[in-house]
Amino acid sequence: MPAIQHLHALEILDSRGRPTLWATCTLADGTAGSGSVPSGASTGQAEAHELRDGDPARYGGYGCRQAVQHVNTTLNAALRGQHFESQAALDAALSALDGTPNKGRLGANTLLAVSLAFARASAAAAGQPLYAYFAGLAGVTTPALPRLMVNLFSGGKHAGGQVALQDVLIVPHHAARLEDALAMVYAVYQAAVALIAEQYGMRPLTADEGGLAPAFPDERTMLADAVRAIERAGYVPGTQMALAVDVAASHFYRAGHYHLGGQALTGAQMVAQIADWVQHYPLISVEDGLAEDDWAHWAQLRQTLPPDVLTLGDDLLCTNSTRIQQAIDRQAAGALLLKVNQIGTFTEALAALRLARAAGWPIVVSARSGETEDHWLADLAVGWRADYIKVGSIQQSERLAKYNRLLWIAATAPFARQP
Ligand code: 2PG
Ligand code: MG
Repeated sequence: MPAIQHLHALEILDSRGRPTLWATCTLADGTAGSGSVPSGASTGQAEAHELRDGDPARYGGYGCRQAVQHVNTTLNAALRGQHFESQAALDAALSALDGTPNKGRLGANTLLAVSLAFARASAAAAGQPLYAYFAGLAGVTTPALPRLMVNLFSGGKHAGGQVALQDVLIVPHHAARLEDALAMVYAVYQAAVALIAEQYGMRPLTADEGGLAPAFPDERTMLADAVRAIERAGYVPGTQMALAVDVAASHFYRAGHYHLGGQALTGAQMVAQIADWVQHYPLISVEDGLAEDDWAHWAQLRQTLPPDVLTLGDDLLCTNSTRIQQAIDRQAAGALLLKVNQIGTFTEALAALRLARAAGWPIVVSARSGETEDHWLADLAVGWRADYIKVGSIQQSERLAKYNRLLWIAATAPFARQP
């Protein structure tokens, strides 16, 4: 691998109009790679630190000038002229330069921007598509297309909190090909638009990830409306199109209770509530059904749900190997939601994936609610053989960039879809 010649970053805007980072890594042979990093809104407390300027007079404190400065000065000075034989070596150097357990000094957003730019430059230097480079990192010999989990309805922090449940997603799990899956998703989305116009008298207003966000009276109606939309599109719920939820329960958990639909539920009552949803609706995955530190009830939920329903940890795990090991030991989750910016580098995210895989867990690679038009996540999901990818709705270009990249990969490489 040629030495790093130059690192450069600039502040760009994400899908919420907030600043984020775009970084470029130029190698000594002239090849270069660039990329931009996403940002969450319903974040877990154990996520690595996202560095923001904090100046309320500029972008409400969300500015990324310090992060840009770190790339252009500190990291460029420390890394230029250096050879890194692997992504792992570069990522280790980034972590060492930060020197804190949670990227508290330079910021996980800063480090990921450089980790990504280096990955793209390395792929370019090797003449590989990015998914093949990621596959190489993970020792994957046969990359594969992930299945889709697509945001249909939104609530919680992504939609102004009109209902507590953050996402209801549709899962075209029996579509044989990606292009068939997307056509089915379109049909259900349009059926939902028509349903909402009739039922709520509303135009199709959308939330941060393009999900429809009418004034659902409660969570049950949100789930029932999703089933109705599937039926209206002509599909059999559960057989042809299943559902998934991101409960994002950390964000309505206060003082030991889950504040859901005007009630204050105990952990045990919340487990019973989720079990009731799973019994009545065709759910194949429940993400963050409980709060990020409610370990005991996570274990109870996993025991309660049928084994083929994913007990998927997002805020609980934060793509952090220590927390994943804890969840494995306590049997507190059964699937990993993987978001690279929760931990900061590809190498650490890969360690998280390996740990989860060794425990037999399925992997869901996920975008953030604040995204850019960059589509590296599609390559990551293919290269690392994620079981599912979750990038939001089939609306808004920052979401479609990922679906369109998957379509391109599907058309240009002879990959099978996940079984
Ligand atoms: C989530 C993500 C994506 P955010 O909770 O899974 O939907 O949201 O990026 O706001 O954490
Ligand atoms: Mg989540």
